Amino acid sequence: GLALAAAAACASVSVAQPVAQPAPTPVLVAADLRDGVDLNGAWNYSIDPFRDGLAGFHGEEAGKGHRRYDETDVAAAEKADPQALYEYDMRRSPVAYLPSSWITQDPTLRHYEGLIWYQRTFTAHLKPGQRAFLRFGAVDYTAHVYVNGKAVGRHEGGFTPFAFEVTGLLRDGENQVTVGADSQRNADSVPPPVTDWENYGGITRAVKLVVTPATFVDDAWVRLTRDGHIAASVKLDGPGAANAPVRVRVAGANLTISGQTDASGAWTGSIPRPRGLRLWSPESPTLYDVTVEAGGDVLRDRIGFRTIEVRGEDILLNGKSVFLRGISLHEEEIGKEPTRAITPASARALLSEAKVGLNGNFVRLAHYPHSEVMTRAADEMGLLVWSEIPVYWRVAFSNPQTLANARKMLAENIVRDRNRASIILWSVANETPISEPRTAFLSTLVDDVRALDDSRLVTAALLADRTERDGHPEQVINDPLAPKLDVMAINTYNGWYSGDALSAVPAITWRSDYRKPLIFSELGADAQVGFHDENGRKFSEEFQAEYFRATLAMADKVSFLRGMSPWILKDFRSPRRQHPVHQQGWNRKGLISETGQRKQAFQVLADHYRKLAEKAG
Ligand code: GCB
Repeated sequence: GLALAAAAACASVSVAQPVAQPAPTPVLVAADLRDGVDLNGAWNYSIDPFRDGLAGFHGEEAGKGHRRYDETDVAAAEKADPQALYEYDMRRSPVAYLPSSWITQDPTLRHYEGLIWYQRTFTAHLKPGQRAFLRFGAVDYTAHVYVNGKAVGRHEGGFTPFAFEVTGLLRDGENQVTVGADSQRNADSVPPPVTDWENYGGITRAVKLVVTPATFVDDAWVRLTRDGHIAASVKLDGPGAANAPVRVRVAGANLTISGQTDASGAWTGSIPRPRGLRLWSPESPTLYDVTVEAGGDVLRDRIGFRTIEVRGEDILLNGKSVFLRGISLHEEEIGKEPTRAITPASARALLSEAKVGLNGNFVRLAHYPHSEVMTRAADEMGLLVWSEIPVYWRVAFSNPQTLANARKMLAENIVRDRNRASIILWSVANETPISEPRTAFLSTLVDDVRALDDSRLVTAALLADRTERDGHPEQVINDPLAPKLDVMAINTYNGWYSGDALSAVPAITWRSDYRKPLIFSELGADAQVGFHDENGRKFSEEFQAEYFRATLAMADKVSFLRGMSPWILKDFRSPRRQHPVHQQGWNRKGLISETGQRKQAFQVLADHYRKLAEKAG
């Protein structure tokens, strides 16, 4: 009875989708380039597996017990009252260097899924009229934030930025910030608990106190439209936001667009693209210095201009058909003990292997929004980017709260990165089992993408159906989500997970119910670096190299294929990969090992891409 009632409730919610567009507030676009106080570096931390800092054991409110994690200074309080009871003392707790995952500070926390408190002090001197925002690049998975003992907000989602205004809470001089980072996900989370990667709980991206004038440029989006205009959309926040003059300048392109905000503080203006504007492309990744002046604020960014569109089965970059010579990567640096904190140097190291090593022009940043450090590096180095949110495998598609959460993440990701020319594809999901609630859920996300950004393409990584034609195996793309997408993407593992012999793979044919471009968003096989086997056993470098030869031969014959991002650049940590010899906690589908050693298959793909690049001219 209960189960039936639950099923009925699910069926009804999947029909009534919320329609309002979720928008993060504040946006603080280009936060990484803004003025403020850098809060990276040394923080004290303390583990709290029973979440006592959030609520007492009888359910009493946080801060009422004797474990007040946001207390300013326990040593001073104990001095004032020798009888005071504290069962914690953050200032004498161990030190973590942020951003990083907690496994970097303490390897015994490797499989800890739960709450850890972080705390530090900082100095602030706001001038009259200035405003201050605590801005986090990302906290995995839920963040509880306190300033000087007061709760300022909570954020769910481990891979997108968020900020809270703290202007009224700051003292002139020393201040304290406390963050509870809770890495635990549940069945309703995005992603759900079971994934094929290490969760890396912690404060994994930069923390900054952003300081702005009273009225500031909260959001600015400057792009080249498909009809050949440079368009700028600006949103101001503050007492002077309405009817304010705005000026957008593109230095070096001799270009200024000006106008005035409306009553809500918003403005969009555009002018025809000037002759002589150099377009961004992987071959020449031109970026311009852009400034947005309004309301007494000056926002700076580095922005490239290009168009991306689909015509028939082609993907057109700046009007020319392009084949995406890609590779997938996780946000995990090269090294023996990676954390999840990407620096400009580690982003460059990964992206150079894609661009220079493999002769690529494209990366799939799997399976969640990567750091802004990574997307900025892609802009500078000239790599086209697929960006996605972690709607992965078995998400709770019938839960309206889960949908709301996914929509919020999608919006946070898109508004953070709409100014990155490198990004050409927003992906809404990966390998999600087909059902009515799932397709309704994903359709809402696709509509959100189109409402937030009409200058890029929408995709999702899907699975194909296996059939037979004239006795030959055939893969058919018939996913009901495909009609909503600009580009179809398929993860394919024939010869690794399927029983196909590698020798049979080249003859597999592909058919689609839809006339659209296709990307192989994944293909791959595990290999342990240095494990060689003449008979080509699985996990040998020889098997992986032969798998790539066979799959690339199959791909060559798919007339509507316009790109691929094989799985994956580098071996990455995954708790579900526990073969005691070959895996040891690592997914071994990398073309390079975790320390960067190239496997045989690396050269197979690099040669293939070199030939494709030569053919493209
Ligand atoms: C997939 C998933 C990816 C996995 C990969 C694998 O299809 O999308 O997250 O890591 O397969 O190695 O099985």
